[in-house]
Formats: sequence, structure tokens, C-alpha cells
Amino acid sequence: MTDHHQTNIMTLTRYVLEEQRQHPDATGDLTVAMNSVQLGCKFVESCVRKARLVNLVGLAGNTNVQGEDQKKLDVLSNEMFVNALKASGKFSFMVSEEVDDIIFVPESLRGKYCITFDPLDGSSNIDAGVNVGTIFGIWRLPSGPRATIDEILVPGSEIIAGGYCMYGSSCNLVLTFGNGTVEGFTLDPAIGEFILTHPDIRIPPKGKIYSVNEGNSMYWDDATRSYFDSVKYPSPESGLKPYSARYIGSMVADVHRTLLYGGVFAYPADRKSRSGKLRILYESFPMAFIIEQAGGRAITGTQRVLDLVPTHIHDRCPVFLGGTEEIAQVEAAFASHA
Ligand code: AHM
Ligand code: MG
Repeated sequence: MTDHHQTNIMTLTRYVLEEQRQHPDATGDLTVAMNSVQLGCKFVESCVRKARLVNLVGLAGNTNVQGEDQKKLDVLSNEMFVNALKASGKFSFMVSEEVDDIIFVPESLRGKYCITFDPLDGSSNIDAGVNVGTIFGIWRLPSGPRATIDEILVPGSEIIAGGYCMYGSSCNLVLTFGNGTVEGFTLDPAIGEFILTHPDIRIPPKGKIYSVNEGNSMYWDDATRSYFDSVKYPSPESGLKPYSARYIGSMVADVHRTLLYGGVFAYPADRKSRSGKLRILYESFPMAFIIEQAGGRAITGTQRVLDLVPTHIHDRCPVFLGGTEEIAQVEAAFASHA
């Protein structure tokens, strides 16, 4: 009889453990830290799946069956992440999109890392059942439990791990530790484990899709306009076909597609939003890190995203990310309009 069950599976926890064993001074701290991230993602995944039903129940007066006020999903997701991350004992402080101030961990639970995260990115899409996601970045704090926020207001290239989890038709977690590989895991709901399904993801150097909120185009600068014109109206001599447009409006989903299929995703600066929309510490940096580790590039138009140094925890920056050929063209457009 043939056994159709795979019995030697690479779970996310096993992957992180094996990754850590490569380092002679590894303590297992990152494995524990990542377990708390995984828990947060599984919790959000289960909430996203139930959101509709829970809301329907909540319609009778906006309270749930226990008579408590319904919490919005982004607030709930944030609380879950904060509690799980604190309990791991591996982080000294964290930055969440949902919280204005730095979140300090009680002294007895501090560790050597900092984590920045957006617990439920794209949450405005949730009522339409569109993909949403969690984005996170992890920093090593040179002063450990005594670290101050200055230790993460450094160039993005100092980040040690970046990842996102997409709550879509399946639940996918994509992760890199900066060793030149990006791995994709899929949640197996039957056993509650993330399984390695997309090993060593490489972004194609050139793709066929552009992804940007075209509704902002009347505010774009000339460089941005000329780049997007060039992908839509290739010169007849080039023999190239125009790119296809895809814009979900959920960064995790738009970046995930760009990573797998190639092309360019952008949230540029414009006359209305001088620094674009995306937040440096928990949106731009982790995504730029992942894209670079997968062989692509991420720039603001004129500068590498990972060379930026934020001054405030919620700072924003313009982002163009994608395959090397697309980003070279973006760079050329900005250079010729400088
Ligand atoms: P959010 O963090 O408030 O959800 O906003 C971030 C989201 C990204 O997921 C997405 O790329 C972008 O906002 C879409 O913005 P817009 O609707 O302006 O195109
Ligand atoms: Mg966000």
C-alpha cells in the first residue's frame, strides 16, 4: 500500500530552527520570537475567516453574545500580536501601525530584539472579502533590554528578518532572514502549521504587470508619469507589448503577486502625499528587504529604500519595487527628470 502522507515536512518552526543552527552562537531566541509571530498570524487568519459571521451576529446592537462591544478586526489583531510578542520574552519594544507610541515591554520580559508590524494591512478591504495581510520586520538591539528607539532609527539594511502573512484564498507566510533566500509557507489548517511550499522564491528580472493607484495620477510628478506611460505605451520600434494593470489596494497581496509573477508595484510620492503613503518601519522596509533578498530592487525613485533612515517611527516613504529591469527603468525616468 502506498502512503500518500508526507511524513517529513518542513514546518516554519523547523525551518527557523535549522536556520539558527547555521550560526554557532545561536541561542534559539529567534525561534521563540518567530513562534509568537506565527501565533499572531494564525489568530488573525482565523478571525479574518470568521469576520463576516461574527459581524452578522454583532448586528443585533453591535454587541456580541457575551454582551461586549464588538472590537474591530484591526484592533483585535493588534492586541493579539502585542500580547503574544510580549509573552515571548524576546522583544524589548515594538512599533505597531495601530499604536501611536512605541510599545515598551515590561522589564522582566525584555529581550534582544525589536519588532515593527502592521497587524492588519489593507483592512479597509475586509468587508469586500479582499485579501489582507500582516507585515513585520525584526531588528537586533545592540543594547538588548536597555535599548532605546535610536537603535532602530538606522538604515533599513540593518533589519535581520522581514516577512508578511497574506490572508487570502490560502494563508501564506513569506519570510527572509537576509541570507539571500526568501521562503514561502502555506498554513495547513488541518494541523495548524505553516508548511514550506515555495522554497527559494526568486522574482523574475522582468515581468508584464504594473501595480499602482492610477486614481492618483493627476497628482504625479513627471518622472512617475513618464515611467508609467512607458509601460502602457511602449514605442513601436521596441516591439514590446504594453504591461497589464493589476491593483488590489492591499500591499501584501500586490507585493505577493509582484514577487511571484514579476513586474512593478509602486506607491509613489505625489503632490498630495509628498512621501507617498507607505510607512517605512513596518511596510516599506520589510517589503524592500524581501524583494531584494529575492533578487529584485526597491527604490523611492531616486534612492534605495533600505538606505533610508527614518526620524520618527511612523514616517512614510515613496516606494517602487519589483524586478531589476523594471526598477532600472524607474531609476532612468527619475534621472531624466531630475
Ligand atoms: P493601511 O495600512 O491603512 O491599510 O493602508 C495601507 C494600504 C496598503 O495595503 C495599500 O498598498 C495602500 O494602502 C492602498 O492605498 P490606496 O487606497 O491609496 O491606493
Ligand atoms: Mg498598513
